[in-house]
Amino acid sequence: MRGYGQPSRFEDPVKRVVGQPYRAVSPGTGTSRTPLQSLNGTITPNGLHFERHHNGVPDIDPAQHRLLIHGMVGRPIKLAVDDLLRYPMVTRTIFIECAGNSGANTLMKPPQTSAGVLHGLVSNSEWTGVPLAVLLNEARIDPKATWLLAEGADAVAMSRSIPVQKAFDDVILALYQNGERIRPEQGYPMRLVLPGYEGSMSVKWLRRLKATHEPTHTKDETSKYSDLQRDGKARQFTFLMEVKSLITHPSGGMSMRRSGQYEISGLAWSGAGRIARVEISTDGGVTWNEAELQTPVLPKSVTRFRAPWKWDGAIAYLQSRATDEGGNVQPAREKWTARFSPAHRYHNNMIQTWAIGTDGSVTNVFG
Ligand SMILES: Nc1nc2c(c(=O)[nH]1)N[C@H]1C(S)=C(S)[C@@H](COP(=O)(O)O)O[C@H]1N2
Ligand SMILES: [Mo]
Repeated sequence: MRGYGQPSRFEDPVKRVVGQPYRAVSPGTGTSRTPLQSLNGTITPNGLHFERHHNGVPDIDPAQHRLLIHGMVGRPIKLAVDDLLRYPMVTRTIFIECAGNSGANTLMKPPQTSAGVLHGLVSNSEWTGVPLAVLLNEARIDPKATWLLAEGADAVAMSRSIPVQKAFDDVILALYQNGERIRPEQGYPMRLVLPGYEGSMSVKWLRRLKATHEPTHTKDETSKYSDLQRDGKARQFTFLMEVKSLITHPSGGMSMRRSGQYEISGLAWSGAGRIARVEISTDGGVTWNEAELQTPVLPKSVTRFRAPWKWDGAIAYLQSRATDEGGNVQPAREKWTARFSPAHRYHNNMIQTWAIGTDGSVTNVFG
């Protein structure tokens, strides 16, 4: 018996893949990616939730931490963690996806790696916390305030502008992740969760919310997280993570031992709501068949899909194509690339193609 359990020692290889591209000069900057190909179901275990830190993980004593709500409010308030734990809470299962997820697939050549390394900047958790609307009402936010500045307590003071309308709609000030208090890497002792919006807006280690009448144009929404268009202009505040899916079994780097019966399975999600349909192609998009969606299908959450497949041992090209309840369809590669500058990397939701070789190898190809 032990106070806090760990996975079996035989599962030791199942780990996040850590990337610190500027390690020598800025060791706190980087990502660790969820090993999507090793998981099943829909919930990401807390120790495998992806991480994106712009400068490290602060070690915050919850007894010292305060959240300030100020700016265009009638009554500025400062809240301790203990105060917040007494508020009425809500629980929702929500995906968080980094706008940079799947960025490597926008390059000229398909990188040969796993589903997790390619697409593992998305995770799905049950978040519990206080609806932000409750706190904004308590601070008597000015009806003329249309934006909020959200600021983290990390070394870079990550800051994003959030429309007040979104805050009143469904934003959660989360204190719990899959039942336990949020992990330090996910924002302990508190973070914002903005359902369906790009991950960078779900500010971790939240210490300040300032009500304003316009966006603040912080460094984190001007130098980064804007979308370069074909005409060279960049669009700001492209919040929504659009409809997307990918097959995780089989996926890059795996090998199919023999021909015969398999289950194709993967994940689908949309920032716009529920997944309505996932279609599977095994011939590179010539013919499509509908996959089964695992219930419950929750809005702005990850849905698992499954489809039986008999592999005859010949070359095959596996694709999944998701449609959400708003009728938005996941784009093919040509459609996505036509929309953006060739230098653009964010918000890649294009269809993923896995090629199955006659030797059973699974590789990443641009379909
Ligand atoms: N304070 C703070 N909040 C932050 C970040 C950060 O570096 N500092 N990274 C953002 C980015 S870019 C993403 S994608 C998500 C990642 O959340 P996670 O690390 O819990 O997966 O947190 C966001 N919130
Ligand atoms: Mo991100």
